[in-house]
Amino acid sequence: MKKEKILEAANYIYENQRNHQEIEKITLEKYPEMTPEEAYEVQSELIKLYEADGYNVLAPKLGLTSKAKWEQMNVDSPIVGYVFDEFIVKGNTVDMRNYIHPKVEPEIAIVLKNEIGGEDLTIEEIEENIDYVISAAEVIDSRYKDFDFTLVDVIADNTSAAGAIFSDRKIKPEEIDWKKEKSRIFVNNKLVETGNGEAVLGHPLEAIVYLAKHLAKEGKKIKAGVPIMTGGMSAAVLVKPGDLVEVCYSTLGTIEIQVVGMAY
Ligand code: OOG
Ligand code: MG
Repeated sequence: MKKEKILEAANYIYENQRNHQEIEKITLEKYPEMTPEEAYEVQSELIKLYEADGYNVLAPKLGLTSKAKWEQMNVDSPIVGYVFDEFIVKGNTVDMRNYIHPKVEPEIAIVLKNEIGGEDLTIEEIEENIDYVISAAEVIDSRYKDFDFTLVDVIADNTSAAGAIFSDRKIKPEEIDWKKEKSRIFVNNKLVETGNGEAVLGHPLEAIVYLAKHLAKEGKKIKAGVPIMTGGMSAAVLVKPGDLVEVCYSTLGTIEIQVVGMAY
């Protein structure tokens, strides 16, 4: 695809993201020929558009790292996107007016104390360089109708990134049993989804290995000091106004979210 088309696609998605407007997946008619590599080019142009508008990139995020998500979304490869400072949900209140059809998903997040990266990064090296571990609740909001997308569409749409809540409670990497950490989502006191760390690529830090490889292709490393989400441990839950959502973890604590307002 020509650079001109990449920029056109980025602009198209950007406008619709900013207006909370849902669209048909772009591979359906507009760009059926787009490859995953080109979709990442669209994503990086999209990020530049946000930055030109005053947004600040907070951290990269992993997506589609668990079988539960692959089955829910019909896509079976991990993806990388970016969270902006401005996406942080204030007061644990998800206001529907900022989204199209938000979903909440449970994620383990890490903060590094040193910059690391490269093709050969190991789980052991990552663990040695973790400052602390926190729980996260990601608020995803695909621009595509009914969350219907292919791998290419979702990469170009910055992996449905739209919101994130990070817990205040920090734990040391030695305190977490990565594979056994459990997540449960309750909506209005009813248990709706369960997951665990092992569901995330066999070990949540495999997501960081994947991120290191992804960034290495661009000659980049993984920054220290920012919260990096390793991907949903269970299927994501569609929320509606009035919902009280509790994202509970076995050792990482609980994040409570109130959903308010009406979507456009
Ligand atoms: C894509 C975003 C996936 C995750 O944690 O798996 C993601 C989507 O499901 O819309 O963030
Ligand atoms: Mg996610």
